[in-house]
Amino acid sequence: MTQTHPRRAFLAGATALAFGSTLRTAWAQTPAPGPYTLDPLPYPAAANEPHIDAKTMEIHHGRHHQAYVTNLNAALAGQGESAKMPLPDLLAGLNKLPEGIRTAIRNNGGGHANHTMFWQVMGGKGGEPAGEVRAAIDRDLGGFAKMQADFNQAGVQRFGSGWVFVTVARDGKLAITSRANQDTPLMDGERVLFGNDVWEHAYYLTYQNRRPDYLKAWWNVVNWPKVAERYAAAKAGTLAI
Ligand code: MN3
Repeated sequence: MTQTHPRRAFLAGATALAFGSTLRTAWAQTPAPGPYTLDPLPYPAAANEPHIDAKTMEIHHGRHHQAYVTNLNAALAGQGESAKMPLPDLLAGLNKLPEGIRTAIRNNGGGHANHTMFWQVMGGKGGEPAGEVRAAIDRDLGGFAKMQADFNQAGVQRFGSGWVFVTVARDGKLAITSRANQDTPLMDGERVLFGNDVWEHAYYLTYQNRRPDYLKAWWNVVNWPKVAERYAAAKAGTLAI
């Protein structure tokens, strides 16, 4: 999934676990016809408990993410060539789009990209990364503990809704950054290694207003082997989302 465009990844995901189709049925909205579809979660909704509750995962994926996909398709309806562009290219070229759809593509295309990345990098066992990712964190971000502290601080300081990311350059260099709303480093032509959603919908059922507690707990579900795959793909130039 890491190296494929979401449209193609969806085809590969068609054989995904049965819960995916159940979820799709349970939360289905009427999608606008369009090129984008919502992949099933790559693990059961309860996989991240107790750190992220299953209900939050179901609503977050089945309603919030689905809405971004539905609204992205609606914005692209009748847009011809724009509708055929890979999502990262669409987001990196917002100023080339018709003004009337620019904000909708920014919000909903960004939302689709951010959440597609987000589900991938969770469902893991947390702990600490090894290998090349660990070496890059030590080299570029001052070590694992400092990276976590700086990442959490960026998440706490993001006023309102947004994301905190670790970006990865083609040469493997890492950086921590934060964006408001559904903005994404993809808009700047950058690639995301991993990131955390600090919108209240990501944590409110369990943590209410305690965003710092959510940020700390989130590390327990990070899938470091998947992050390592993304790192290798980024260096190979094949990391799409
Ligand atoms: Mn979200």
